[in-house]
Amino acid sequence: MESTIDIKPMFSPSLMCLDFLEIRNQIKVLNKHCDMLHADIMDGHFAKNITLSVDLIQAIQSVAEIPMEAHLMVTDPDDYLDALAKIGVAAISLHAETIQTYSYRIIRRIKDLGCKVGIVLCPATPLSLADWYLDQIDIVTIMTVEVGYSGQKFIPRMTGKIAEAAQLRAEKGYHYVIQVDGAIGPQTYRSLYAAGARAFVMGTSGLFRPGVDLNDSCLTMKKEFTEATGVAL
Ligand code: S6P
Ligand code: MG
Repeated sequence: MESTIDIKPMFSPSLMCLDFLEIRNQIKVLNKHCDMLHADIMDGHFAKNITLSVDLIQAIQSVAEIPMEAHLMVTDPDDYLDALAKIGVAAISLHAETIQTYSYRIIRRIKDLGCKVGIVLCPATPLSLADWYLDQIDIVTIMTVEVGYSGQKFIPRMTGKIAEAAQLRAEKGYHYVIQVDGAIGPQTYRSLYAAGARAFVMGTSGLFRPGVDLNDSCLTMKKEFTEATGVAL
């Protein structure tokens, strides 16, 4: 198991923040600069919004050259697994709040479909909710805003949960990468990286800036990350 400190920072742009009139050209840019694409799926119930559909993700997937992660903010994640695996997503991330009565079964099912498994925790959900299956998880995502919307305010207390996940990973020899989602940018890189986050979901706070060319914005994102953390990219 690689120590957290040795994991190279990864950037995962949130596709709900794309300019939907320019999707193809933006994906070409993201292919060059980023590590993974982050596809938020909501059902209007678990998260009170609707964002990307499986059909739209499939269209994006056809021009993507980097892996795709689906972040399922839905009450019944089981309903989406076959369709997502069929279009070739690399990882499926489930909210711990939605799988408590069948965690082992759904984790097994995702692995059998050939995908990596992620677990996501809302800000008020303790890491201990996922305690009994963390050994099987590839990506632990700590939400640093509430689910549903881009452009929210960062919740500083979440750095404590990230540090807890990093400590547990080291103590137990777990292999998951710690990802953060929500208001990630120049104001938050330093504390998140120091706490142990290594994958960064990028939205309006650090990447998608109205009126700024996306290629320039990707270069700025990496420059700002290096300035904040001292980590060369
Ligand atoms: C929220 C979703 C996120 C957002 C991202 C937006 O439900 O899971 O992935 O798209 O947080 O980033 P920002 O920088 O606008 O908060
Ligand atoms: Mg997300």
